[in-house]
Amino acid sequence: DKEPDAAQDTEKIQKKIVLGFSQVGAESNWRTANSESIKTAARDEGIELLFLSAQQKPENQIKDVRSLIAQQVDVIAFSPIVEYGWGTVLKEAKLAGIPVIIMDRGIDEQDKSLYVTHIGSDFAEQGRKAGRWLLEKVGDSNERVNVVEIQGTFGSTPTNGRREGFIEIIKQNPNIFVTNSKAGDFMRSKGKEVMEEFLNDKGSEIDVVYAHNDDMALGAIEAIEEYGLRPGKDIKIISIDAVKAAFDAMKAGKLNCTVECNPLQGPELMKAVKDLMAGKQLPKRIVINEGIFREETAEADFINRNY
Ligand code: GYE
Repeated sequence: DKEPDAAQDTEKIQKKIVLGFSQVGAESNWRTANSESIKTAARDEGIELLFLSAQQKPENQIKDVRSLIAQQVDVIAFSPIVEYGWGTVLKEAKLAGIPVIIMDRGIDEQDKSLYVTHIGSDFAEQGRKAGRWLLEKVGDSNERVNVVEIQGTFGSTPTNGRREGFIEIIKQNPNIFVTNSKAGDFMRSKGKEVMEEFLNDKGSEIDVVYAHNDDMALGAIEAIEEYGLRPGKDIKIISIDAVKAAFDAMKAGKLNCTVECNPLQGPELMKAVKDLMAGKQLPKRIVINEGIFREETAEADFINRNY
């Protein structure tokens, strides 16, 4: 015979945690792997997931977060498309008593009480890794090196960090110049368009492309080939993410290096959600560990890559 109280307790214990997630969109291979990782990890951990995608439009994303507040989910997590504009809606979440976890990209917000933790990469460090690779390649040659930069989404944390970290390092060599810089929104098609513009402007003078993600680097590779130059040879290409397609390009000699940005953050997020619901204290920042991959070792590094 079950006591009514005991039955209620069991019900409480078995009640699933409901997590609302607002994703950036589906702009890149990285993002696809990231969304998959979140969905799989939620399933594995028995967390009910309400997954919304903002199609890279900040105004959509604010609406999405608002709708998750209205649905009274237990926890809200999101990867902010851009860093600014979050104060109002995060205050609404706080008033509703819903804790917020920031994942992947960050926010520019003074009031740190508006979120529990930020799980994600160190984007400036990724930029520094890209910069160090270039310094190494240039060595002590005194020749001028012209770099063009294809940036990610304007106002997003990865764009800001990857730019700053890279500049910080290449400054050490006065022969390296960033001669052109434009946003390609982390998309292959736009990366190609931006590269076409750069080539039409000063094609023959470009030595290096620094693309803020692999998809845009792949677009740039297409543009360079159509222009009649050899990507990876006539023009060196550095990018960030290290998705499968980047390894294929490295193995084909068309991409020279890719800095790792690990999209498999789902398990880390679910752990944070569970800890939070169990009343544990979370660190304010959880940084993902990452490396760099070079064309010379792409073949060996590629094994076991599943995104
Ligand atoms: O590098 C890019 C994606 O926010 C780290 O967003 C992420 C970036 C990633 O579109 O491919």
